[in-house]
Amino acid sequence: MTHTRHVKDGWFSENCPMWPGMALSLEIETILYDEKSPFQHIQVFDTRHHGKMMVLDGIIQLTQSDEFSYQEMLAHIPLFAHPQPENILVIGGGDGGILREVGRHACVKTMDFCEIDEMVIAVSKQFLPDLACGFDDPRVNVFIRDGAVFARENTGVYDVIIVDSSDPIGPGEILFKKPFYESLKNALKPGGIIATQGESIFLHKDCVTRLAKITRELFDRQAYACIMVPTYPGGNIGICLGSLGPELTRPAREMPADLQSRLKYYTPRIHEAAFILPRFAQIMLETL
Ligand code: SPD
Repeated sequence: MTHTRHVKDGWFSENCPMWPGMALSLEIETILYDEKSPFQHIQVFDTRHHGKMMVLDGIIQLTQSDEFSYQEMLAHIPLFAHPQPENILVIGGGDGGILREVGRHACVKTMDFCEIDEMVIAVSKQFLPDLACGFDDPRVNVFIRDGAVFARENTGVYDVIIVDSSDPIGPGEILFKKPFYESLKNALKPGGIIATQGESIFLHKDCVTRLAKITRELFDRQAYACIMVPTYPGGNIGICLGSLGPELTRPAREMPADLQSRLKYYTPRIHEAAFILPRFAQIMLETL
């Protein structure tokens, strides 16, 4: 076990230069895993009130108490915006939560999954089976590769690409740059959609506007959706979307009743509502 500077007196505190002057603290009961992979520091905690928590390089990636909001929205917004999503690429998100959600769509035929750090997958399978169950789907093909290189090597293959990245510091940094978005666009079929982890409109204005500018330049349609996630900085995070055709802000398909009954956050109404932004953010994204 490596010493963790984020834990003191039974509390884990997340502080990061990307959100200076604030720290989210969760009370913990046990450190279940604490090791370094070739790419990052991986930790899993049992918290007192929020279930198990996965942390990468000191940053909270998920807690069992609210992971459903991020995974459902990042997966179901692009998948329901697409009229017939069959071939899907997921980059990052080694915990498997996005695959779990994508797999709920019966029309999906293949899910290619590209993750740079195989230790994250192994740790999730060991401690977070309710997320790692996403890997059990026979439609999943796992590639342990650099997502930026993988996207560059594939042309015209995917209906939907989802990028479940960590923040733009460390291994995730390259996933927030224009060349990566150009590769994503080239990897789409005509009419395809991308959805990427888009940070917070309150805390990461530079990042949000930079991603909006890139996607506006490259795609026919671009939009930003906002999600509530209590254990992410500021209690919210966004999705940056780009489309080569379909409208993004409304579902293009009916929600099957059996699927809706298994979801906790996503509904057709919250799909539309997530794109209604506070006035400051609306102005920020209109005046790029
Ligand atoms: N600030 C933390 C952003 C984390 C986004 N990725 C989470 C991975 C969950 N599948």
